[in-house]
Amino acid sequence: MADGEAEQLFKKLRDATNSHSLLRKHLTANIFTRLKCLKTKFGGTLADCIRSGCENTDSGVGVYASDPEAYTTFAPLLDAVIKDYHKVDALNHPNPDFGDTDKLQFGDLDPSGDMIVSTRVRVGRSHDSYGFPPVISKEDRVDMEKKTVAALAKLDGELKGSYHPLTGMSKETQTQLTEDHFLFNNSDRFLEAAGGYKDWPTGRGIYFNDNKTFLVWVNEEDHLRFISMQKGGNLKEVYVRLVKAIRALETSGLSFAKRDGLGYLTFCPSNLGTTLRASVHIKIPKLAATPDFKAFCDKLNIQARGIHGEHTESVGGVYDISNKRRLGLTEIQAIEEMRKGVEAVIAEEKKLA
Ligand code: ADP
Ligand code: CIR
Repeated sequence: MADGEAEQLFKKLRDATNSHSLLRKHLTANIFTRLKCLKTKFGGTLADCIRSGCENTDSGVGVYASDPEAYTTFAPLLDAVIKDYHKVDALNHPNPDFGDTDKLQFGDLDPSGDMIVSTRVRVGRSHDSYGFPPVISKEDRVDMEKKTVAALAKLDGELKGSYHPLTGMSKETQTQLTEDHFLFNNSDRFLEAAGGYKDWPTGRGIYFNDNKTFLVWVNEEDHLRFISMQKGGNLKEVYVRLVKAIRALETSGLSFAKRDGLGYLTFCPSNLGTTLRASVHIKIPKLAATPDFKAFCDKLNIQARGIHGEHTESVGGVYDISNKRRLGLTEIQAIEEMRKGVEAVIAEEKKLA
């Protein structure tokens, strides 16, 4: 059945001649034939990896890893997509390097406070013994949630907080937390087609400290997302807090999936490596209205998104600007790439004023 499904998905993809996804670009007939009958030890198939991109032919990437082993089993496809997305010739991701957080060369990216509304840095982490959404069972997701909550309970100081499962959370609370940019929901059709909302909302939840400057998403797209955020443009404060949290959680009894050359493993190949996305919500109505806004961002390796996340629109000229590459560079280099990009964006907006 999986093979039959793979054939149908592949046909749909080939027929979509207006699709520009990395999946369509790299899943050649030859690679498809080599991979279509393979299965990972978690039971993941090629269909599990390509379902989202074949059903949503407007995908940018179009492929997800069914589980940590998919990066090996389906490497002929995934390696090509990874190299293309992260703009690297070889998969030799460096060891983690967060830089010397006592000697950072940046602080507030917008001391005037006029342009940057808020700053956020997140990383993804996967528990190494569980599959990703297409293959994980409800019981395993609940089990993983329990382990995560036990580790989070050990956090202290500024990172101390509480866990709020989605099961039992009122719709009003969920909506408010989402509108305030803290919580995820189940409205992403790309993730849905990839199996990301199976058994929703079981096993999902959010941890946050009192002032919601440190948050953990449990079982959203990735098993775990660690997030540091605050109002204004102080990238240094946001980054230092995140690094502190990563270090604390690494020694809390959890073990995270990592692979030589690929760094930390995530569900989407666009997030591999550092898994780090550093973003600002920034008011740039003039620059964003120029016809070459996308080219401007591409040149700087930054990406513009709407303010309610990927695949959403801007509101009032405010955009989410972040580093695009996450693999092939260290964490501190990814942050520096974002910083330089944001500084260039600010300078350009001022020039156009
Ligand atoms: P990610 O890939 O980092 O998970 P999404 O694009 O799905 O990101 O966004 C997740 C949530 O984070 C959304 O609600 C979005 O509005 C919020 N967000 C992202 N960057 C910022 C920021 N700089 N300030 C406030 N909220 C942000
Ligand atoms: C796409 O290909 O457009 C979607 N599958 C999203 C890709 C990157 N974003 C993500 O992982 N959230």
